[in-house]
Amino acid sequence: MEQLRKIIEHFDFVGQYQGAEECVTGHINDTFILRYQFEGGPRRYVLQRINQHVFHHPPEVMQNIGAVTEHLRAKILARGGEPRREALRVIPTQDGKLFFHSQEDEYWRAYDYIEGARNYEQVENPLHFYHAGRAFGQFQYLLSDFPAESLFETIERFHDTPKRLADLLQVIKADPLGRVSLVSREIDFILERSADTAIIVDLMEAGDIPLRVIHNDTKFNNIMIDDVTGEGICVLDLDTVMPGSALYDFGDCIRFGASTAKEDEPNLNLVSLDLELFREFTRGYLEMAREFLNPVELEHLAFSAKLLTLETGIRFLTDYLDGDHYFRIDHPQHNLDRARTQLKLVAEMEAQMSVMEGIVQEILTGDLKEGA
Ligand code: GN1
Ligand code: MG
Repeated sequence: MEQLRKIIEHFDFVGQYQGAEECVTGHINDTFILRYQFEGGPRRYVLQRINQHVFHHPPEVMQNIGAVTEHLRAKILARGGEPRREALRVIPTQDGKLFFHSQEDEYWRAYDYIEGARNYEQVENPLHFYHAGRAFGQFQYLLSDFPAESLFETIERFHDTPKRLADLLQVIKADPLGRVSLVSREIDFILERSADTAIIVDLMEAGDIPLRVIHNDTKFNNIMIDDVTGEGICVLDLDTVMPGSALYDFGDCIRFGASTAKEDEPNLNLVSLDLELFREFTRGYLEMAREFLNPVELEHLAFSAKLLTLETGIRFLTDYLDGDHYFRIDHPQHNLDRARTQLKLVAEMEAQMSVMEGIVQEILTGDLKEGA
């Protein structure tokens, strides 16, 4: 924490510093909540150290975030919203930069803390998940006229699932820690589904699914839920805002939020898909996105949930076999536990696929009836 004091001097925070707590829920960056006292009242900021093993060019990440948050701010203002609560606000450094680059070659950035709201590790109230659907749908909508070509690709081919599979095959071949023999069942399960990995990228290549500016990391804990209204007021974690398919955002949010268990639950009997939560999120998302999604996208919503779950399972397993360099772990099997929950959830989704598709249809035709 002594080191933090040296870092925070470089930012344009107002008030008297009171202390800091580390927030350990993200898997990538290091996050601290700073407490200040300003004009007699408490005030908080978020300070983060950007993980350079994951993000090779932090200044590009911050340039994207600066431009995206400005765009959101203007849109929110124009429709009479409250930009301070509905969009992240980067706190500049004393010399007006979006980040602080330390002598130790670390990159730090800061945001205002959004008060009167919190994020959740698991969905506790289905209505929150409905509102998360609306918020992520709206996020895509607000960015639909953002100049996509001006964004840096902060992580190359982020949701290119065949590439993720190729990375897994490569680490299986190298087997640097001799862990491959421990996970042959998981590997077989993934290989049996290798044809699935290309479905969305092929449709994008063919021009049937458009490139849009999307969030790319729509975990339910990346959204601030208002303490009073339960609405999803602000989307966090903008490091991976880049062009991609809208389906990646939809599928990833179902993967994390509609699971009946935590992402690292060791007891797989507890892991399944909550269809009610699937319905709630889909309802909220489509209220916002129905207008701009094309028929091929709508047709693949249910499938995208399975694809993103499979992809994340592949990524966790790859990191486990590779020696856990990417995702933060708390114990040696952590990435394996995570990979297993994802693969269990894939199997559950396969068993429920026609029900999921039916729910999407019901919501879409319900919309049509209401609109008629
Ligand atoms: C990482 O940082 P966090 O926890 O929001 C990861 C996502 C994964 C997720 C799995 C930049 O997200 O892609 O889906 O873990 N972010 C990055 O929990 O790789
Ligand atoms: Mg996050």
